[in-house]
Amino acid sequence: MEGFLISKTVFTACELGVFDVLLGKDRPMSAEEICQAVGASLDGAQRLLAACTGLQLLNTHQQDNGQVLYSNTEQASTYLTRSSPLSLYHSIQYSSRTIYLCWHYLTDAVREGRNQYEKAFGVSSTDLFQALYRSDEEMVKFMQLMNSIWNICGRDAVTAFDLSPFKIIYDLGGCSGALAKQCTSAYPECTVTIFDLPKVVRMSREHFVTEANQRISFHEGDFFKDLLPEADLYILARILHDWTDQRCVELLTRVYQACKPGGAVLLVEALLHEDGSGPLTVQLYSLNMLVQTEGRERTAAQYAALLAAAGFTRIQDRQTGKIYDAVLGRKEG
Ligand code: SAM
Ligand code: ASE
Repeated sequence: MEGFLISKTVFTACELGVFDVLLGKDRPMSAEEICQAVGASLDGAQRLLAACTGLQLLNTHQQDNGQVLYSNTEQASTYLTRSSPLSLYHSIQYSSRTIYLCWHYLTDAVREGRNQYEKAFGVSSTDLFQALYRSDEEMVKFMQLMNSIWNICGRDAVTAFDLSPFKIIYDLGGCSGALAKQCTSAYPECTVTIFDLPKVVRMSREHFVTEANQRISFHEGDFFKDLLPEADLYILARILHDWTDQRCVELLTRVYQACKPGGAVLLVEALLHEDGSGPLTVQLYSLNMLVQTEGRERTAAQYAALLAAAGFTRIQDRQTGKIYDAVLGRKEG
């Protein structure tokens, strides 16, 4: 009932920069100092800091003079500050500014069985990614959301199977390139090409992938319309969960046709248990796919059926124990 009180507390503390200020100072601070640094009222800041302490995001230090000082817990420094290498700051920002607003219409989404862009943002949802990328600013925010989790879960996803036999890899819908980076670091002999819509590629080139990484390149295109280049392995990470079964088979069929004999496709998705009993995170993500996309979260057997319908064989799945798992399908050599 009150889970959203916790989410909003975290959103607000992050947006005000409470954890960044404490990290920057590198010593415990009083509520007076913090409220000045983040531009908040003293009373408001005191209540927010108290709630963050209850959530174990802040530690308190009682002084002899009765004053209370605050410092970040290790978790807050690691995940809630902007500058940390494992920062989830941008994901939290996207949850706060976009997902939270969509979820206002969850009841309508469940009734109608469709996403809620028209009600939430006044944009047509005929073209899903036109709605998701309704402005350049929204596109960057979405790319930052996509980027952050792979610093935490990416290595496990790309090493769930031994991908070392595959040298030429295409990451279809590769977005900001965060998973491509994990891939080139785990497999020193591969090259990865990020295939995405032209404006995403442009943004990714300029702001996310540096020229220094010579094993990552880009290819602009529409994976539903344009010819897909030949490769040993295609990665589709969080792609199929955006789309209906029919669109998924359409896309996988195009991938199968482009794939070299002996090549493969790797799906990286959050897998539901076969009986649908969990994990809770994935059950909730599936509701989010309802309010935000045309897709759903699926079980390994459901992904295997989509892959088989497109021609792939020897389909295997691997749980990673983190949020995102892996399913591999092969094209006979
Ligand atoms: N694979 C990335 C990840 O897991 O972080 C991004 C996943 S994001 C949910 C979906 C990606 O597919 C976006 O980068 C989007 O721009 C791209 N995309 C959507 N429609 C596309 C199309 N028709 N052709 C190529 N890329 C597309
Ligand atoms: C998509 C993934 C996400 C499309 C919209 C999205 C995520 C959030 N919004 O392909 C990441 C997963 N998180 C949730 C809450 O679903």
